[in-house]
Amino acid sequence: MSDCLFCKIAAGEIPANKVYEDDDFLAFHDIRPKAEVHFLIIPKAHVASLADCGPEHEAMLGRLLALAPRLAREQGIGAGFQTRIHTGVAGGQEVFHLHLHVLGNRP
Ligand code: DGP
Repeated sequence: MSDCLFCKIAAGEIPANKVYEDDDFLAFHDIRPKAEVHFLIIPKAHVASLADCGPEHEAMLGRLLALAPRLAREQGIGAGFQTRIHTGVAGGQEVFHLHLHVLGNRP
């Protein structure tokens, strides 16, 4: 989507401090970190929120979730971390491109 911030980050049009990238996913540090390590994992394909996911998104959601512990380990917080998905305005979502927050403090 042309007016989506995270689509622009995924396309390289807006810079981000990248943690991980493959053909389908990108992970980058949150601009307003709530922990020593705080990054976001996004699918490159635009999906507005978890509430917009259906059966066709199940494989993507599984891969998204499975990336969290792998990248958490690589960032030094594999021993313990939090994951969050804000969904909808009432759920605290500010950026309407699906993203998984991964937060933790290094031991
Ligand atoms: P939420 O939609 O509430 O799950 O939070 C969106 C998060 O995205 C928030 O923690 C701040 C982060 N964020 C917003 N704009 C940017 C940006 O331009 N770059 C980066 N790296 N993070 C951003």
